[in-house]
Amino acid sequence: MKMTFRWFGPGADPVQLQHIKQIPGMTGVVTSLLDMPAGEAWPMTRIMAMKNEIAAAGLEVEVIESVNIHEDIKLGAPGREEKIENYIITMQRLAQVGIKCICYNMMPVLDWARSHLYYDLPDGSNTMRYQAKFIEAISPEALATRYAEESEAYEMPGWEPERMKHIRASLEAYANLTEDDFYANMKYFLDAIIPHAEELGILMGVHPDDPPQPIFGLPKLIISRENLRRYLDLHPSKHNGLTLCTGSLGASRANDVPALIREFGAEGRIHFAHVRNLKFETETDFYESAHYSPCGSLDMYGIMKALHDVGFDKWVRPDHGRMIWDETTKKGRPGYGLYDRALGANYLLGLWEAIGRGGAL
Ligand code: DNO
Repeated sequence: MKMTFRWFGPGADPVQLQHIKQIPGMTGVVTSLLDMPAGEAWPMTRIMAMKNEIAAAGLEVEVIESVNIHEDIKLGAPGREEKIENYIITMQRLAQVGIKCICYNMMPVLDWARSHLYYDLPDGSNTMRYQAKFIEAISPEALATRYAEESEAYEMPGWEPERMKHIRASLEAYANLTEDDFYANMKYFLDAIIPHAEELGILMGVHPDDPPQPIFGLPKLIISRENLRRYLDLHPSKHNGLTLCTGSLGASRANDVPALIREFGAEGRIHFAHVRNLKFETETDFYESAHYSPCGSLDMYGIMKALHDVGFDKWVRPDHGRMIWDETTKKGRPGYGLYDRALGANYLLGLWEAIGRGGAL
């Protein structure tokens, strides 16, 4: 396993590379060019600059999170050919600087959603929370406005003002798409890009939908064992794999996360793992807790043990953390402060070391 840290990229993250480098066991960052619109080819000069800045800090960059998928591809709209071509160009350029894995998602229109970005916990820290009733009662526009107010300095990926301008039309476009259509569109994309991924040595890891249930009437497919299997079966190459996100999948009580890791990991289909914990408040509602098992509802030992048992040797990162030690919104994006993720990373490394030694002195 290689421990990594998400860094939002040049000029887009208040967390400094040098501080990430100081976290014990950290090999590198996973990053992106956040301002690149989906559907466009990433310029080589910008990719090089990103790579050089990270290398100068003594860190690796082998994983990109994310190269986003244009809506035309998800919807099977006429513009998809050009966007797929640009996607392949971006893959080719990323391979040139040593990228080995690309994380992406198939969430319609929006990226992940929460009801609260900064929910106060009794110990004075704050964290992200999901309350189903709150989301049912709010419009996407109002939620985007709340996010903008709450996260102060940063735009939330997937909730940018530009995207919100077209939100009604986007929601309508999905109303006419059946589940089978959606899978067919995904297959079309995979059939086009996976042969290139094979040739370039790039592992593609689809990120599950977060939360794992429909919101605003949008379909959510990448949410369960059955659907993960259906997605992987769309293209049988190992290069068509998963970003196994314990928090996204674990937010559905129906998912047994260690069992998913054992099943898909044994087949070599997990390429990247996001490991975080969450605390259920009801059947659907939760807040994101510290990584340590007793703080949340997921069995982090069971998760790391499953990864270990399947011989997982790829990239892991701690996922959303709380804001602690007076870290403010200006010092970190929601869920992506420095301190709690650093604690999480070292807890996961501790579990890994202990599992590896198997009790031997
Ligand atoms: C949330 C993240 C997601 C993820 C994308 C992958 O914090 O896990 O936004 O980066 O969905 O494409």
